Amino acid sequence: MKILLAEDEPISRMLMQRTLQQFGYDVVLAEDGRKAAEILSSEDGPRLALVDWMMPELDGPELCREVRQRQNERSYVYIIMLTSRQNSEDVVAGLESGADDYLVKPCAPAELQARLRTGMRILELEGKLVKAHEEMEYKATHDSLTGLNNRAAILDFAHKSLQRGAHQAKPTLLVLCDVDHFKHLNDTYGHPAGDAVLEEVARRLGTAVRGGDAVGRYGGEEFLIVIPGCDRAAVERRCEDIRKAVACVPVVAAGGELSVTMSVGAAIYEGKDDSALEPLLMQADAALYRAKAQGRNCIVV
Ligand code: GH3
Ligand code: MG
Ligand code: MG
Ligand code: MG
Ligand code: MG
Repeated sequence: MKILLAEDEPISRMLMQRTLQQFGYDVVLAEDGRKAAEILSSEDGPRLALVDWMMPELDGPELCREVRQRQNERSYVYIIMLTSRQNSEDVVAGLESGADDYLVKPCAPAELQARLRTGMRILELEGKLVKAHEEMEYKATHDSLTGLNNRAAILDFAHKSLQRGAHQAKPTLLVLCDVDHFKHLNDTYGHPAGDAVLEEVARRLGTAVRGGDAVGRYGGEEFLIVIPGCDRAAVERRCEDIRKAVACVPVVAAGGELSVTMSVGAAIYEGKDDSALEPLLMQADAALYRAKAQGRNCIVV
């Protein structure tokens, strides 16, 4: 475990460094508050810090305030303030500035070690909470079968793209894809085979888009692709590329090769006027309906 020791006084710094090393910590040194702030702001910097109160550049409380202000940009740093100031107002001021704990010098090594362990317990808990939060966020925005954006997430992306388009006068293309005769495929080969086909279709759609585009599972066997900044001249080619990415080769599932195609309906927002998503989706849906009526495995813009 890495620990930052911010202490301006050379002899105290050396003694404390030795103690911390004996405890098994990997000690990073800073001789003033400014250097300490820089070290703590780096992405892989220490998350445990032992900070002196009186230091040049930034003192301990100023350092704490600066670290707390930037807290959202990186993981939590557990700060123990180390000082010879021990009246109650100082303790309060130190904690109010953002320190998690407060130790009066000189302090017994066993107590220091116990307080550092407390800090590590808190950091471990924080790590678990962050991980749980990330997992929840992932689940709330992704489809569990295909790993694509789920309906809410792709609609959110589309909405933001239209809004940006309205500000910057940039177009956005919505491409709605629906697998052809999917019910028949399910009925013939079984639901697990249908699932496998959906997974493969999702993978292929992922290869048909570029950085900046987004693919989402819009419904059962329907997918929505959002292409920000797509020129009108490129619309047909992009839709054809998407259609072909799925139809090009048979999908291997249920121990055989299944021919899978989809119908594609697209609508473009030109980056002017009203950027409402709903009418554009209805337009794409109407185009998809026409593609079905025209015999499927085709695109309608
Ligand atoms: P069309 O060419 O007109 O689109 O015909 P279709 O059979 O694809 O359309 P329909 O809407 O009648 O059927 C869609 C089917 O997709 C029905 C539903 O059971 C199936 N489906 C929806 N979600 C899933 C899923 O997650 N897994 C599997 N295996 N099937 C699903
Ligand atoms: Mg000092
Ligand atoms: Mg459908
Ligand atoms: Mg249908
Ligand atoms: Mg279908």
